[in-house]
Parts: sequence; structure tokens; C-alpha cells
Amino acid sequence: FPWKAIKEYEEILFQQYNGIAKISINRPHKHNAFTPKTVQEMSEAMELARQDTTIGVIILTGEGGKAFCSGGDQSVRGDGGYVGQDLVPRLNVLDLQRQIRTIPKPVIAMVAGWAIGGGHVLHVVCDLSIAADNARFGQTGPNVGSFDGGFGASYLARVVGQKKAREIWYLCDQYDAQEALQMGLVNKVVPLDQLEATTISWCERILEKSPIALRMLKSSFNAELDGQAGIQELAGNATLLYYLSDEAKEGKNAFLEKRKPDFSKFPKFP
Ligand code: 1HA
Repeated sequence: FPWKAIKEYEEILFQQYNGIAKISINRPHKHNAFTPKTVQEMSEAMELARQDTTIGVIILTGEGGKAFCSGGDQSVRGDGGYVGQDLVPRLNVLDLQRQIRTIPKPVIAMVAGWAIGGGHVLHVVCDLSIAADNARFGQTGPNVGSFDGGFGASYLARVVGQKKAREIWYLCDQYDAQEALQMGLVNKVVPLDQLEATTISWCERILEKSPIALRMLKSSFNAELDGQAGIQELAGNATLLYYLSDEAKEGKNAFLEKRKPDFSKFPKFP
């Protein structure tokens, strides 16, 4: 596919093709483990994809075909988090997880090879996951001295159920693509050489749909789980729709024209 670079980064690729943005971790020598810089670059790319009104869907993936992401780079793990060039320890992947969930466009994880640890959680929080037949899924926290008790626990349990989520974390087993499909952890499994074509075809089908309907649905799925923050998202979309109406425009116009608003012609729906 003729991907075009949107912006150059050091640890990720950020490209677009026909309304699809692709954010790809580019550290295949480490199975695409992330550093604070990788995450900071992904965060910026996600925000650019959000602001770009020509982008309707985002693919999250890893380069090389052997790994989606193997979690935090353990070689830069310091006291209190993962350490970058500024020597400050960070757990900034948690902010990226929230961005993935709140961006009002579908995010699809395109998983080849390892999706492990904090890398597994990244695919879990995506709207959809498409796996190659070589994909392997699992958490490692209790083996390597870590845990993700946020979306990594509670949202995983919403996806695969409490028993399975506890098994995944307590045993730290690795699951193949078919097992992942069976437990509802991924939407589809395809041969590795068809992974990108299938993912793009899903993106193209999504891009044919009503963007506001998709936006409302994403915030509706979130609202049920995310409490006040989830309701804020859903309500923000209600405000967006209201602003598009003549009724709301009457209020704004009256203010600017320094007159009393006349809402009398608008129906009081039953
Ligand atoms: O839990 C959190 C967080 C929780 C709360 C808030 C923030 C969080 C942020 C992050 C995380 C975490 O991600 S903790 C979990 C960290 N990740 C792991 O424990 C996975 C470590 N990797 C592995 O277990 C294995 O590499 C593997 C099962 C994915 C693949 O095994 P394989 O095929 O035998 O490959 P391997 O030889 O191990 O890896 C290839 C190269 O990649 C190795 O480098 P080399 O010896 O060739 O120089 C290996 O060291 C490197 N590598 C792989 N994963 C990581 C890594 N290097 C650093 N960090 C890694 N995560």
C-alpha cells in the first residue's frame, strides 16, 4: 500500500493512506518494546490523527512482522518508571491508553507476532483487533515485577470475562491467535501475508459509514464503563449535535445581535 509519511519520528512510523492513519512502533530489534520517547511520539501522532479531519480511522501496529509490542523496554526501566534522555521516570503509556479510548475515531490494533505485557494492554484498549496467525498474546507483569491494574485488568475483564482475565494475569501464559479469537480477545485471525490488506479493507468499510454515528457509538461504549468521564464524552457529542441545530443557533445569534432569543418556533417534543 502506498503509505505516505505524515511526520518523521525516531522510534515510530506515522503514515497515512486514503483517510487511514497508521502509527507503527519501529523498534523491531526489541520486539517493539516502548521507551518513554516511543510513547511520547505515539501520543503526539495520535493527537495529530485526532485533529486531522481527513482521517477517519487509525491503525496501531508494530514494524517487522515478529511483534506488535512487547511492553515497556525493561532495559530503561528505572526507579518509578521507564527513563528517557531527561532521566525522568515515566509510566506515560497510561496516558496513551486513555487517548486510544477517547479519540472519537475507531482505532484498530493490527497484531503480528508478540503482543505482550504493556504491549498486550495497548491492543486490548483498541476498538478492534485483527491478528495474524503468528500472533501471541499475554501478560508478564507478575514474572517481571509489574502489573497494570487499570484498563489492563478491568477492561481486559470486560473483554474476556473475570475468570479468563485473572488466569491471564495470574499464570502469565501465552495464547495463540486461535485461542485469542475463542476468548473474544481479537475480532479476526488471518494469515500474516493478508494482515495489512484485511485491516485496510476493514478500515475502508468503516470509512463508508456515518462518522457521527461511529463517534456516538464509541463514546456510548465508553460511557457505560468510564463513569463521569465517559458521560462527559457522550455529552460532548450531544453538544456537538445541538450546535448543528437551528434551535441552538438561535441562542447564539440572539446573543450576538443583542436581542431576546425567540425559541417559540422550536417544538417541545413529547
Ligand atoms: O506493566 C507495565 C506497566 C504497568 C503500569 C503502568 C505502565 C506500564 C508500562 C509497561 C508495563 C510493561 O510492559 S511490563 C512487561 C514488560 N514486557 C515483558 O515482560 C516482555 C519481555 N519480553 C519477553 O518476554 C520476550 O522477549 C517475548 C516473549 C516477547 C519474546 O521472546 P523471544 O521470541 O524468545 O525473543 P527474545 O529473544 O526474548 O527478544 C528479542 C530481543 O528483544 C531480545 O534482545 P537481545 O537479547 O536479542 O538483545 C530481548 O531482550 C528484547 N526484548 C524483548 N522484549 C523486551 C526486550 N527488551 C526490553 N524490553 C522488553 N520488553
